[in-house]
Amino acid sequence: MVEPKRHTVTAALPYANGPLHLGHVAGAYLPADIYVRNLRQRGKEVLFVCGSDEHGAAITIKAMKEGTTPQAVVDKYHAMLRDAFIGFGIHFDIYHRTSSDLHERTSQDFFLELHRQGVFVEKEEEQYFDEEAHQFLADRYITGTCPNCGNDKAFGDQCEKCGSALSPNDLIDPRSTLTGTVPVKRPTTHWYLPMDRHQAMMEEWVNTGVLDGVEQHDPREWKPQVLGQCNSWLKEGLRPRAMTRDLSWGVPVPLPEGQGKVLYVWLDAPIGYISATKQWAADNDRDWEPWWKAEDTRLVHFIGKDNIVFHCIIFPMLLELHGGYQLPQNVPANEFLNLEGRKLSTSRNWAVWIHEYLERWPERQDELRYCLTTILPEFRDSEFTWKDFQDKNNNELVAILGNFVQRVFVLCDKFHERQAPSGGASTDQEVTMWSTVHAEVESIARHVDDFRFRDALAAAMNIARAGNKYLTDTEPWKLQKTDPARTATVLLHGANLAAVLSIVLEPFLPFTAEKLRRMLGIPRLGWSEAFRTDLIGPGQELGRPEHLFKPITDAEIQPEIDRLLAGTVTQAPNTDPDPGPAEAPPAKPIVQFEEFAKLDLRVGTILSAEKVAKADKLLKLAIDIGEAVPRTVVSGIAQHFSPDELAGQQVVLVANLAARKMRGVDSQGMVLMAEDSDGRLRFVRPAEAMSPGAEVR
Ligand code: B3M
Ligand code: ZN
Repeated sequence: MVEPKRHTVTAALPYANGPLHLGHVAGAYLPADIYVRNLRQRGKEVLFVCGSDEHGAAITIKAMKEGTTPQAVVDKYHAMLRDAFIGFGIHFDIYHRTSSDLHERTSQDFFLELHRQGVFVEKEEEQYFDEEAHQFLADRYITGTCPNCGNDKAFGDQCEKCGSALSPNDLIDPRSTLTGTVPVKRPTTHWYLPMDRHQAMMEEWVNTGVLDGVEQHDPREWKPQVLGQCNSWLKEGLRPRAMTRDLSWGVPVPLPEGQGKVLYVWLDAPIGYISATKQWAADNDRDWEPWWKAEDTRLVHFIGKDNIVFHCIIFPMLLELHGGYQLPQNVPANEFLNLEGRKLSTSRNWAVWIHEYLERWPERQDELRYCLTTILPEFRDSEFTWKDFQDKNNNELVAILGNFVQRVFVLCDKFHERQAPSGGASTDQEVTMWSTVHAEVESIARHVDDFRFRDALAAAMNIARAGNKYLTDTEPWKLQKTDPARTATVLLHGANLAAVLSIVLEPFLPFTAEKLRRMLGIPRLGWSEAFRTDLIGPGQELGRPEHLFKPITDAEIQPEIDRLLAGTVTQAPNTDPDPGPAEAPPAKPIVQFEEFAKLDLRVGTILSAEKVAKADKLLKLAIDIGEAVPRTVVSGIAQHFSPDELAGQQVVLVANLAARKMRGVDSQGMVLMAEDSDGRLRFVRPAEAMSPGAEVR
């Protein structure tokens, strides 16, 4: 592989049909922003592009719901999305839109070139038609039952429950999402991408990284779940997919025989990355082509897991067939973020909207960026709760990072009239502290390269921890009385450590890093400077001691939880063209009976329940399963049940699960619970009371 000279980084183009929420940010934009900021610090040439996805059924259906035009919808939400990104410190080089003329031309040219090369197969086929709405039904315009998993809310392009790729003809009991009527079939002509013909090429590219005999990427660097999803698609067998639609909203098909048809939104949207690049180049008097065509360009797509197939199979296939383009070297897709025990859902208004957060918590962008980074769903789904946000602010940002910086500035203020003191010779304490710090700085960059941003942030926080340990060990506030010279040395090192923090925190907490630079009186510095120990020289003027973070009280956090609960809307099933993520989690892989039989499941009776100290979610249960001594089990159900309602209830216990220590208590088993899509938890138990210890098989 060629050593990259420039990095083209894209973040999924959000549909301009709604505002930005936490799930979007944690899925794609925050990790992309951290990645880009860190690469830039390290002197790499990076272009970071994004924009609004303004075509497709997502937009037209929203317009219908709001009783307005698609144009009005995209104008409104494009502006909201753009402003939310800016407000949250997600810093694109360009935030473009796919309704622009430049994008229309770019995607039409792309289509025409594929057409010229004979890539498409033009085919007349019977397709579903809604006689009431006078419209052909594809993708999200048609719903029905998934033939693979039985989900009755599958769409014409995909089943969100089992993830399988569908075409409208696969749906059992199809209905129009526009009118709810049963559609009829009518003939229509479209241009198909015969993906089946390119299956072998894509299989090789995904799994070995090799294309046309050239190594393009290293699949070992791809996330296992991304490779897994690609291979599950490939195993299903790629099928021809129409690249055009019978719709009026979209990029018009640039062929005389394509009158009244538009490009498939998943053809035009990723080309949006290219048109955004062209617009950026035009605005900045640069050449766009190297960013997409040069061999020493590294293309990385940040997306959420529901977009994997489009970025890992369909778009790369199109780029390759078109010719002249680089294929993505990595697609570090994230899993989903849940919110307070439930799946995020736009339609049920179970979400935290970024524009509202910015209004209610002005100047607190980094607090949310921090919490989200610590829980990024990098390898599995994760969960945001307001309580966790509060805890992480108070116990980490305030208590670790803020505390360290505060102590350095207060002491420099008190002992040295707000100047960095002159230091004397270093001792082992400084040598040890700096060697820890430099090891962490190195590991941050390594983690970023591996797309492990949670680990990268943890390493950055370890630097603040090292600073606190250094101050605790040296006790400059006491030492001043007996050894002011040594105290001065300690404070000079402390100030220098704060300077290093202003560098390493910049990708994660850009607002805080800027504040810290201002307090220290230093400019934005490059990554290699983070290995220096003399960024702050003796006599350097320092700012007034300021708190970087403020504690968040229960009184501030409770309204957020209340607001969520108050805003939830329950919707009748099926009428909603945008149901958000699937209602139930996808099926897990098959296990053999022998595996299942290893579990020892027993009926038990809860004897008592009590809260676990300092753990809001945990209850400690005593459960009788017919043994001499009742089992102690710690269960994360405190927010769902009060302790006194539990005694006497029967449950099913996994009795041979390895014991686990939770908050100092040994938990000897796990109670089986069922959870529905609304996040309600209920015990699983025998239909009628049974003696404790009865086996469940
Ligand atoms: N707009 C889907 C989404 O928002 C789509 C991404 C396009 S990326 C080229 O999930
Ligand atoms: Zn399904």
